[in-house]
Amino acid sequence: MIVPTYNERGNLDELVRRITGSCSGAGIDVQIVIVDDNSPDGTGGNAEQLAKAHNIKVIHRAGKLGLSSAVIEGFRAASGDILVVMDADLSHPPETIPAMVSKIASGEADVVVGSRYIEGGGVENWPLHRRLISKVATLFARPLTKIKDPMSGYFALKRSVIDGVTLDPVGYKIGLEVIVKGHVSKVVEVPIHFANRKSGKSKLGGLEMIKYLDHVTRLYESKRFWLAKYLKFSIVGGTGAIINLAIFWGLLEMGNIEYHIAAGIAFVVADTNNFIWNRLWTFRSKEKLHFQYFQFLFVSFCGFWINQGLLTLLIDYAMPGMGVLQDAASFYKVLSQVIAIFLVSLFNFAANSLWTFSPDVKKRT
Ligand SMILES: Nc1nc2c(ncn2[C@@H]2O[C@H](COP(=O)(O)OP(=O)(O)O)[C@@H](O)[C@H]2O)c(=O)[nH]1
Ligand SMILES: [Mg+2]
Repeated sequence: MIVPTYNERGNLDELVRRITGSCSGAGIDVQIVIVDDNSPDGTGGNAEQLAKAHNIKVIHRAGKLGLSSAVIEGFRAASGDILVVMDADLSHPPETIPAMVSKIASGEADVVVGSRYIEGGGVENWPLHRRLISKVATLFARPLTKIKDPMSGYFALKRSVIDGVTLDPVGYKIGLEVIVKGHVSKVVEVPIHFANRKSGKSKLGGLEMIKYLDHVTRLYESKRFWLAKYLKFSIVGGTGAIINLAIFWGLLEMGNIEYHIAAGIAFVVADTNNFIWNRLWTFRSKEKLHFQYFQFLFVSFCGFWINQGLLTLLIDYAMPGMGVLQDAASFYKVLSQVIAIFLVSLFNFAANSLWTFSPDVKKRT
C-alpha cells in the first residue's frame, strides 16, 4: 500500500487499523509505505510510532514535493509485486483492497481502479458544482482511456506495469499517468463509495484544474496526438489574432499612422506573443533561443504570403470557375479566407514543428 501524506495526523491511526484489518481478513500480506513530506502537523512522527507495531515503511522527504512524486517514490520503496495507492484521508475505503488485489492476483487485470462512477459506486453528498467539475474533467481524459473514473486516486497495479516506464510527476492524477504510460492491457474498475475526508483539509489548490489540463495535454502528446499540439498552436494563434486586431485598431485610432505601418507593427507584436506561448507551452522548448525567434517570424512571414496566394487562387480563379459573380461574393471571399487561414495554420504548424522547434520535437518522439 502506498500512502502519500501531508498533514494527515488525525487520519493515520484509523487508516492503518482499517488497512491491516481488511488485509488480514482476506489473507493478504500487506506492507504499508507512508511517504510523508515533513508534514508540519507531525504526521511523520505518528507514522514512525505506528511502524513499531505494523509492517510499515516510512519515507520522510524534506518538504512538500507533490503528491505524484511521493507516489512514485513509494513505488520504488515498496517490496510487493502488487501496488495499491490510496489517500490517507479515509475517503478511499480500505475494505475494497481485497477485491482490487484479487483481480490482479488472478490475472483478470493489470490495473484496478476504485471507481465512483460505475454501478455500485458513488460520492458522499457532493454539491452540484463539484460533481460537475469532476464530470467535465473526466471527459478530457476520455481520449486516453475508456474507464469511467480516470480521475480516481485509488488504484492497484501489477508492478510489471511500470517496469522501465518513466512516470512524469506532473499533476495530481498519477493513476491516469500509470494507465496511459504503463504496460497495461486490462484495466478493471471496482465500485467504491468515496467518503468525505475524515479530518484535515484537501491539498487540492485552485490551480489544480489548470495543472490537470496541462497534464492531460502532455498525456495526449505522449500518445503522439499531434492534434493536441495543433490545437494548442491554434489557440495561441487565436490570442495572436486578437492582439493583432487590438493593436491595429489602437494605432489607427491614435491617428497619423499609415495603415500598412500599423499592420506591420501589429503583426510583429502579435507574432512575438505567439512565439512566446508556443515556445513555453505548445512545444515546451528547452533549446536556447538562438535564432528561434527569427525562424518563427520568418515562418509567419511566409505564411502571410501563402495566405495572399491562396486568396488569389480561391477568389480570382476558383470563384469565377464556380460561376460566382465577383460583386456578389463577399460571403465566398470570407469563406476563402477561412479556408486560407486554416491551410496557412497547417503550414505554420508544420514548419515550426519541423524547423523552428525541431530539436524539441525530436527529443520527445
Ligand atoms: N507526500 C505528499 N502527500 C501529499 C501531497 N499533497 C497531497 N498529499 C496526500 O495525497 C492524498 C490526496 O490529497 P488530498 O488533499 O486528499 O486531495 P483530494 O482528495 O483530491 O482533496 C492525501 O493523502 C494527502 O495527504 C504532497 O505534496 N506530498
Ligand atoms: Mg482526498
